[in-house]
Amino acid sequence: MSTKPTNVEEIKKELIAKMPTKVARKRAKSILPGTEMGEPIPEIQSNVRTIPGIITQRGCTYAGCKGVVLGPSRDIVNLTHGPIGCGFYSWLTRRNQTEAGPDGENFIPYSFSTDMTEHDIVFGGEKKLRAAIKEAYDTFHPKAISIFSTCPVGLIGDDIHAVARTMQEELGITIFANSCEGYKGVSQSAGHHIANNQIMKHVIGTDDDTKIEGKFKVNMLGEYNIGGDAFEIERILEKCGFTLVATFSGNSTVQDFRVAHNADLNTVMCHRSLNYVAEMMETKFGIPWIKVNFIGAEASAKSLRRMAAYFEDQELIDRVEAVIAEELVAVNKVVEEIKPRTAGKTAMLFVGGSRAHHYQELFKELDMKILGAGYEFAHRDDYEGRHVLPNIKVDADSRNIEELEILPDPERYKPRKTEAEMARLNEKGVDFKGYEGMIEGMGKNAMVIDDINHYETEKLLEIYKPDIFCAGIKEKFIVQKMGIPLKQLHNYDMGGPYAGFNGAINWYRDIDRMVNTKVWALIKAPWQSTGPELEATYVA
Ligand code: CFM
Ligand code: HCA
Repeated sequence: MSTKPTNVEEIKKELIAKMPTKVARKRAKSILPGTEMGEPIPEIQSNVRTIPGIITQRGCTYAGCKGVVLGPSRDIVNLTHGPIGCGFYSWLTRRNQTEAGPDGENFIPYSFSTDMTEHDIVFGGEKKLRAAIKEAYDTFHPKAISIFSTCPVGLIGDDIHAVARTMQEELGITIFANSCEGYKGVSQSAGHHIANNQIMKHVIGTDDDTKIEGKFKVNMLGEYNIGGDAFEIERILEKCGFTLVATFSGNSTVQDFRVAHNADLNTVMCHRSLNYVAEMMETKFGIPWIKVNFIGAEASAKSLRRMAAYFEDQELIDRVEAVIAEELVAVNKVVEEIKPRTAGKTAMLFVGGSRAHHYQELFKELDMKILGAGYEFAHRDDYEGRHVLPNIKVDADSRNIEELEILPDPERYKPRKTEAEMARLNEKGVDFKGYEGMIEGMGKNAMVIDDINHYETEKLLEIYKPDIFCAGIKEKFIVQKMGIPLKQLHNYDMGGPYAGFNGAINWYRDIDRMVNTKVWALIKAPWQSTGPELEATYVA
């Protein structure tokens, strides 16, 4: 096995050496070594504007709002107001799965868009938006319609909220709008915040008549059922005896959101994208939240134990232990078989706002080493953690996005636990609102890089030559052409689920195959043997 370079400061100098001075100075603040467990956590620059000209992997605000948070709900008509490209390129690309059952509605296979053209840009698109809502209503009779604006809508000033209000009155269903123009924030992150505000304002808690049965009622926030992850989590929760009221938003329905305030605990899987709803539901309804992680068998077990500890019910605690013991039999068998082939192999992960951290658990279970990792658009708390820095303001940098004013609901605010109870439960390890950041424990030889760009990626690959690189579709083929296998951590390539116990087994097997195949190293890109110019043959 080749020795890997370990001096992060030296490598960092090399990464930024060719950049103009001002650019290098700015990038330097987003690149640092990890820390050993228990060491002080340094500050990292994140959630700032990408320097123009740099090829970033980030997406836009519309992507975060429509594609990420609301898109996976299956019976809301998610209607893009804009030129057709935005609707088309956010159509079925994220592999968020749905299962509606024989009688349920499922609009996921459709792409709804107003298809704005030049005429609408010049004369205004509100008329077209009204017509599109009416057409969607007449065709599908959905329970709810959600509208998303794209960049030109903000520029020409269409009042999508007024259209939503009048159409809601006319049609008698829930219609709400999201001003999530792509340029609104520095990344997808702003779009998450906008979607959180709008579901809170228009949907969550709007049904008080439906009774929700169940002793241990929870919501799962920030789980989007990519590759079927939510189905596996649902299987485990049901087996343990938890009642899942609503998932935000994998395979969810508008009705799930309406009754979500009946849960006694909010569990947050992807904190970056749904933390705002968690905070707002605590303020409004008195439902506390804890961070969970169902990526990794050990992490899943730990999350289940903390959920059970919250309810303080011995029967539940015992059942959770029995489920963990039963599930781990199969998991351990596969780990033991595979670990000798993966131990000591190296990985790098650059993705999104939570997976680059969550997936480190699964690599550790295979005894693999993380050389570097980073998020595309996370904020400081995702890197630095929250029980470490209890006073960090979570949304300090969601610029331009209005904070919703949320107050305790006079009729429905019911604190599920008193402060004294919460303090006592924290001592038992429930850890309300607590979460680890990425930096802590990664080790001083690992690199942490925020908003990695294309140039830095290529440099890192040349220097480190990891056995596997995890990122998305924009990086995939470039990395593979460099002879290194790439696992997409966004859509899982065609794989998954990777969450929970069965998911962990799927992951071990897929990673084993990828790090132990020689195929990528054998491939030579055409220009490696023929030079940069390729000869074309014209068809007569
Ligand atoms: Fe949360 Fe996500 Fe992620 Fe995210 Fe995303 Fe995604 Fe992601 Mo792609 S909500 S932050 S905005 S876990 S779409 S399901 S894979 S970048 S790491
Ligand atoms: C998004 C969605 C994305 C993109 C994935 C990728 C996803 O950011 O708009 O770059 O491969 O998970 O589908 O993150």
